[in-house]
Amino acid sequence: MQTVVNGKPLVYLDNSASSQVPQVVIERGSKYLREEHSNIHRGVHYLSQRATTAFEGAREKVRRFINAREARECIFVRGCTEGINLVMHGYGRKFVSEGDEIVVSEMEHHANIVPWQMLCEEKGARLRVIPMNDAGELLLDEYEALLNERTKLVCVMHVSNALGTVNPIKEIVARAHKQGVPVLVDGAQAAPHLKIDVQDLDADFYIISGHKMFAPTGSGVVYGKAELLERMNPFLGGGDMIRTVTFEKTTYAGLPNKLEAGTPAIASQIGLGAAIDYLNSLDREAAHAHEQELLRYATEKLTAIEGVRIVGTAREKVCVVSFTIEGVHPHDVGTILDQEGIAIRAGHHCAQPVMQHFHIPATARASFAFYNTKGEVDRLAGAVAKCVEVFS
Ligand code: C6P
Repeated sequence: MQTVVNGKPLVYLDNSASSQVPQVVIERGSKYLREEHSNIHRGVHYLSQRATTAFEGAREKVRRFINAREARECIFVRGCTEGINLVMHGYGRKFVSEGDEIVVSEMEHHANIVPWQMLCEEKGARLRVIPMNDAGELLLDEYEALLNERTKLVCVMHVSNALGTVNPIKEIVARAHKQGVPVLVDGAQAAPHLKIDVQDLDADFYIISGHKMFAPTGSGVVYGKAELLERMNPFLGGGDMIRTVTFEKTTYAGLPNKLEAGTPAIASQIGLGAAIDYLNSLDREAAHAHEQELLRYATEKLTAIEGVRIVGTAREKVCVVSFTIEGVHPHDVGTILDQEGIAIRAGHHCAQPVMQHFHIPATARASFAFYNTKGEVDRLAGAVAKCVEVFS
């Protein structure tokens, strides 16, 4: 269906916020609601068993998608924010004490800063920050110098939502492991664009949000190595996560249930399984090459417009183009582009420290998916040129 905005066909360039949902994914979620709707794990009846099979089938699809060893290492959560908070509560509160240190990076999304700050405040621990250069690349030597016997966890994003930078996660993990420090990777922006292999990366935790990878909102996954997840405390207490309950004591279920209290977002997680099927049906290498070509083309076209500055010029990027226009506030850019039927995001992208690094309040951000086209880049560039004209 072609949506028309302000009389013009919509160009959707806000994929980093939420990507569009393919018809087959919508159909799969609807099928559950129409034919299988029922609670999981609890019922002996037909519908509950069908729902459970579909839900656990989605977990197995996630396992294969990220190459986890076992499905029980994939914990369903409502998104990346909940996932990071789950690790903070379950792992951080148990293993971080006064005087310990947690390492994050300067380019993190607030979801990978604020929970750790809350933990540090509670425990009397200290947050250390990996700096970046003006291209938006992390400084690895400075990173390594931050690691010491007090470091309890490194928390780094795989791909930056504000800059598009692809971080050298395998190297970051290896350097932390040399010091015996586990690493949590925020994979929210990587999963839609890159092939994820948690065993190859050797990540201890890897977290994704379904709605950024063509699945419905309310879906997401915390991958964790089984031995770490087993040592963690539950995040939420309640039904489905227990083995026995008496008023004296509760014993917990095994993985993954221990970390999944209550009724989950069943339709959304089944939708995530369908989105993974959809992604697997694409030639992902060709899709990646197409996105890289869009990145090159969009960067070239926007850079050619007077007053436009690209923020985030790392050597390794996904197709995210953040920019400013001299003398024009990014929110005005967003509004003018919307009048042209073009959806971008304007703001700090929940990454205020990135804005502080570049001494700007905000950027305009065009973020692409495999379904975007060069024609849409042309419309973006035309509308940006119009902005410059209007404000000059
Ligand atoms: N970034 C963006 O427009 P949730 O909202 O829980 O699904 O994901 C949070 C999150 C965590 N990490 C990264 C790297 C992210 O990009 C996001 C969400 C959106 O950039 C909304 S702020």
